[in-house]
Amino acid sequence: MTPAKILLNLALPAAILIGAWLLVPRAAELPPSLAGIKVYGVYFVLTVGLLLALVFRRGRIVFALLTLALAYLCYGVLVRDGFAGFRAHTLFAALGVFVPLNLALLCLLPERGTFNVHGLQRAGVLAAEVLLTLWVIYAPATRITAWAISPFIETTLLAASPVRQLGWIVLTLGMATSLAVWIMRRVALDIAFAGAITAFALAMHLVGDANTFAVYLAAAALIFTIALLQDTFRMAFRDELTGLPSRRNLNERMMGLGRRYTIAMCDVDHFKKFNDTHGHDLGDQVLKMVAAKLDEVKGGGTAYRYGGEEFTVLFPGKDIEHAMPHLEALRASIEAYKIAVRAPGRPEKPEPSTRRRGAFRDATSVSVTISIGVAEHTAELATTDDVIKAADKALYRAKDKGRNRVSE
Ligand code: GH3
Ligand code: MG
Ligand code: MG
Repeated sequence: MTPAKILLNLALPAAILIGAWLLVPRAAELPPSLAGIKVYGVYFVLTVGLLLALVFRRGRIVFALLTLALAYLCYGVLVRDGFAGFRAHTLFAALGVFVPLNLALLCLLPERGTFNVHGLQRAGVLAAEVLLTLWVIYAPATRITAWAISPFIETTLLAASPVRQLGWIVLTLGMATSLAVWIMRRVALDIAFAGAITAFALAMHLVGDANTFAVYLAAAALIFTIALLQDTFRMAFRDELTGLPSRRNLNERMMGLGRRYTIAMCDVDHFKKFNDTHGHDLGDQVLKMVAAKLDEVKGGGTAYRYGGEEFTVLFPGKDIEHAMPHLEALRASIEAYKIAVRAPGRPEKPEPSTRRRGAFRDATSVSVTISIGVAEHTAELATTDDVIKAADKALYRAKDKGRNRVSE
């Protein structure tokens, strides 16, 4: 992941949080005719997000938004209670613990959809939290609430915050967890969890200020919703295995090409045999390596996964002469790259008594080569289809001449 992409990932939640911060004072200035926004705005954002998450089958986002919806319902009760009394104290403490806990857990858990046994389990956890909170309120289990709101250590840090130490501990752990998950996986959706927990922490901390809770809660929901759209967009235009732009992306790009462009079709040599010898998993790993090398193409080229073990490199605005040395560099760098593998037949963890010697002892390495066919847009090759067909023919010539070469 490049620094630019990291910044781009961080930019979305940051922009929404800043937007929320700017919006809070404006919310008070809303004319009476728009007062409905204050009442229904959060429900609107939550509903749109929930519908999108259901349509795109993102159970993690569904349950994250349900958690936020429950939190907003609780906030309504807090306002009615005037933030005073046992019920209000219990509800507020429960929010500070369960919301960041749920969001952090959902960030850690894999995507498993909504309407299945996993969804049922996750809904069960939400229901258990609600029941536990109701039980504390109506039992009434005053000792539990007293424990949750009493300080664990003597400190003046955040002493003025309505959120008590337990809440800050869980909120901080939740933010740290989701940040760590994002740093490890580098998926934009994970940073949304960190952003949403941060928005929720601000909502809780500033709960006494008018309109603040609603605006920051809506911000949290918006962070999830936009991240969901981003992720869906990425899935549509990126190839899942290699991360390269997909063929659909190539087709769109080709519609907007000018008069000069060059297309190269690249195909891994003897890949069927490679799969048969080393297995499909190592084959996949090799495709990822080839894709990563092709992605480094210089000279204004862009690499796409065309399908299977075939890739396309497109040079908009460039002729063959310009593209040739860059394609030759790609061919050479893939030929030179060695992937370390366990020697065939070597078990993953050999028993000491059966440990083999000699040929099987050392890790070996494998490598592949690619053949490339190139064609450019001319008067005869008038459409992108024609150019691709010509590049394909050139690719056959490269294969015929013995593979591991670039042909025009
Ligand atoms: P040539 O040098 O003529 O290109 O020979 P080849 O074996 O590469 O050509 P062929 O088109 O017959 O075989 C392509 C093989 O690529 C078939 C399939 O096993 C493999 N392949 C296609 N897509 C994938 C994939 O996503 N992962 C893996 N591991 N293998 C794939
Ligand atoms: Mg092929
Ligand atoms: Mg091939």
